Amino acid sequence: MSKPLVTKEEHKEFLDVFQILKKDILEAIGELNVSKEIFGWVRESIEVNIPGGKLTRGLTIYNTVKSLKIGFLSDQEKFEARVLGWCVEWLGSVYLVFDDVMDGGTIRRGHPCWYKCLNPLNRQVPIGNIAIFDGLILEECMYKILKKYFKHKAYYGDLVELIHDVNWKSYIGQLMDSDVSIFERGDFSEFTMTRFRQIMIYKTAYYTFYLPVVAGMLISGMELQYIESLDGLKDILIELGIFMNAQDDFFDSFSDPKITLKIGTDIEENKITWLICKALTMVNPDQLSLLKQHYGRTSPNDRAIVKKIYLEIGLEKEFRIYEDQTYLDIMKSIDTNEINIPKEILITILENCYKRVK
Ligand code: DMA
Ligand code: MG
Ligand code: MG
Ligand code: MG
Repeated sequence: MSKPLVTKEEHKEFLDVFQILKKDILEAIGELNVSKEIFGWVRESIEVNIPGGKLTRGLTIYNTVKSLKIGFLSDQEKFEARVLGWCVEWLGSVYLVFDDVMDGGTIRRGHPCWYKCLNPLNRQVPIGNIAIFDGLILEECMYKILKKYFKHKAYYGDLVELIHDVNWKSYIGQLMDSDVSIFERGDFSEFTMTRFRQIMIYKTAYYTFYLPVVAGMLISGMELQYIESLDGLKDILIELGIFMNAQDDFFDSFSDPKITLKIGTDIEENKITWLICKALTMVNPDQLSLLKQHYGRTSPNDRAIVKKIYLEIGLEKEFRIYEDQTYLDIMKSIDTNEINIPKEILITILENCYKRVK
């Protein structure tokens, strides 16, 4: 079983901070004298999209600060670590608003994806493409929170730069993840583990663990330039991010949506996932020909055939082997590398990911 990142109490305290930040943003919108409909729209967009995640990234910032300042963490510093944790949660939630439009998602965190929700001003129609604009508004909300709570800090400029840089990489990664949609179906020439890793590094690894840990180090008083020079640490954080995404790919095909609270579309969307890259190294010629005919196509029958091949070749077991081996490899890297921060920060992330079910 995966180990929780924080205690129940700390989890609750983290959630409480969200209410404060939501209030801040609603006040900022109120100052614009918008209609009550627009006010309600933005409030609904925040309430539906921002909370409700696993909070892995946000709590990792909190844990990083806690470990670095062990014994002398003031209440104010705790609060700031949580606020920044929410900024990263907020950013990740924005990615998902866009991601579901790009991936044709239907269910997210147990509810219809935002673009599929009914338009708050006309409940007869879905929000549709306006969701893209909502994503941009939510992203600006995050910068507003950042400014309100961190503007006076000496590290503010570095923090904003760090977030922009990670954002830049994630958006490019999302584009890399989507460019498979133009490939001819059945052309698997780009479906390699090397390509999988390259996409994952940009689309997920930077914002998932690199950003939370680096941001936590920054607000704990370390210099950004110094943190960014720590190659050993960066390598491990990137590997943790790839690991988490390989698990996400596994859930997309093998997990119960009742547990993951989302419905996968990787097979339909022709994605370069851990599963398909591995499967292509395991299939016989007949199975390959079936994958060529059915991968990247939208009918439930196509998905069922792909899934059947995944089962036939024992992909689930193969994934478990990968999961165990990666756990050991990352643990060894943490153990043997100079990482300049308490190792428990990375071990806690790894133990939380390992054998996670959602
Ligand atoms: C999402 O990857 C990546 C980002 C940067 C949001 P994904 O499409 O595999 O996520 P999910 O499976 O949650 O839709
Ligand atoms: Mg996606
Ligand atoms: Mg997606
Ligand atoms: Mg996925």
